[in-house]
Amino acid sequence: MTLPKDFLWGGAIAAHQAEGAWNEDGRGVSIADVMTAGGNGIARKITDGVLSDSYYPNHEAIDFYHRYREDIQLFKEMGLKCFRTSISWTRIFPKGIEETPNEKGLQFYDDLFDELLRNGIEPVVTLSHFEMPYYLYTEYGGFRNKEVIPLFVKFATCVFERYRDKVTYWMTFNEINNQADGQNPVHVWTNSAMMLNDSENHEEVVFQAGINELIASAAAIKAGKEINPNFKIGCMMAYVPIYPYSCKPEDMLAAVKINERRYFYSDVHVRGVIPSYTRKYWERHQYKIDVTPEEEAILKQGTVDYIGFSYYMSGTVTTNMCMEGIENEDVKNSKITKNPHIESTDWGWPVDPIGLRYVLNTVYQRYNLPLFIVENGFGAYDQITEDGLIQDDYRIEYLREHIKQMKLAVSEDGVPVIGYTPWGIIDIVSFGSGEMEKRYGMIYVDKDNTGKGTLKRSKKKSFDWYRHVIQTNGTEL
Ligand code: P53
Repeated sequence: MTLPKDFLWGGAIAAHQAEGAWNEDGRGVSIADVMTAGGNGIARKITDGVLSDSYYPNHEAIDFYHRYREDIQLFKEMGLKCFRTSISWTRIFPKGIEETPNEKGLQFYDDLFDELLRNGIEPVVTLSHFEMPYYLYTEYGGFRNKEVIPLFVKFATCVFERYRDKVTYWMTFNEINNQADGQNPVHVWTNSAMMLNDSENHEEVVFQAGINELIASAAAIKAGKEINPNFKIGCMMAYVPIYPYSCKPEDMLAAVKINERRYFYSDVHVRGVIPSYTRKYWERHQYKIDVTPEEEAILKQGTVDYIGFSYYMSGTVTTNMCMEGIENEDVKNSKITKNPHIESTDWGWPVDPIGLRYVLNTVYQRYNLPLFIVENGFGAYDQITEDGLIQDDYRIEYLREHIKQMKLAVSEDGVPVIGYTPWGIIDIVSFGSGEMEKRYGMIYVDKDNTGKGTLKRSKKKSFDWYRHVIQTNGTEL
């Protein structure tokens, strides 16, 4: 058998994209609650507080908060061994600064984890999946401010203690590196609760916030290990490998340099030191990044046990400036360009299954740690046929090809992979666009982009397909 017997087949969601119940049971306003719906190619807006005349898709989402029992029955039927979700920080500490946690919020996750465990499904938990108290933005400006570090550690410690015997696999910050990819303000907002202004150097601020989060992550891991030495605490990275467009030496080197921006975060998470290429970069740009010797010691003490990561696509860089593409700031005279060998989804995400094997190999070679694929999936428009079925063969095809490559990485390359949790196992609100109709699920949820629908759940064709994959431990795809 290719995959180990205890391989963690699962599914993944995040609290703010699924739970809804945004202002129930004492929950505070999260930064995800002030993001409007965008669309395919239309950016979401971040409003100044919650406005009465705007539509916020995350406020209700798919109402997982009230329907999780029913959903878990479907997960059980599918045969999931694990389920990845996140804890909504504002259910526990509504503003982030309270001395005592909100008991009703804590109770919700107790009930959710108990229900999963009763059904033989292991919870896998992200502490901060693109959300934190809105109050920490208004009061402190988000993670640019070091005062937020102990507040995160307080939150982490509180949930580590509470769920000490219910959760083994944890991750600290979801896709911590995605704030550094390009100039997308939504990514900076969701990773760090920051607004960037014109008078400051954006890159410098993003580096400072990243360092602050890495310190917060390390301090949390240190605290977590004291609470339960058996915890497995990982980081969570978005790995979008960038290929050289050609074998021209300049292209090869550009690919190495451009990947450093992504590796910076996992290099610190894994090795506990700030890489020399980053130090040089700061020096060259005269960035003043505040990190004390005490904080550097914390980075060393709180390294990760495994690497959780998302994989959706790859990218390509060229140094031929006559080619079409988007100019890249990391490497002078380079552009991110289209890979002629790869097709893209309706949202322009390049589909590259071999890239998953490439990532598994290169990341394992770099760090020598177990890897957990905690997101992978195909966002698509689904059509319901007259008999009420959803024939999502395109999704099956995407997942099958990626699982094939994962199996090769395990069986031929010897990469230790802990598990595989496809993204949005049940349809949820898209993070990037705020749409409901960018669907990843194997379970359909009746709701559209404007918020209309019964929220009824139904199985897609991929549901039975995935059940069979799990049943045969990946031998029959
Ligand atoms: P949506 C970009 C690139 C790779 C992963 O994304 C990304 C993003 C952000 O757009 O985010 C992860 O919903 C993220 C999830 C998100 C999922 O990918 O924009 O961890 O929260 O929903 C898919 O299609």
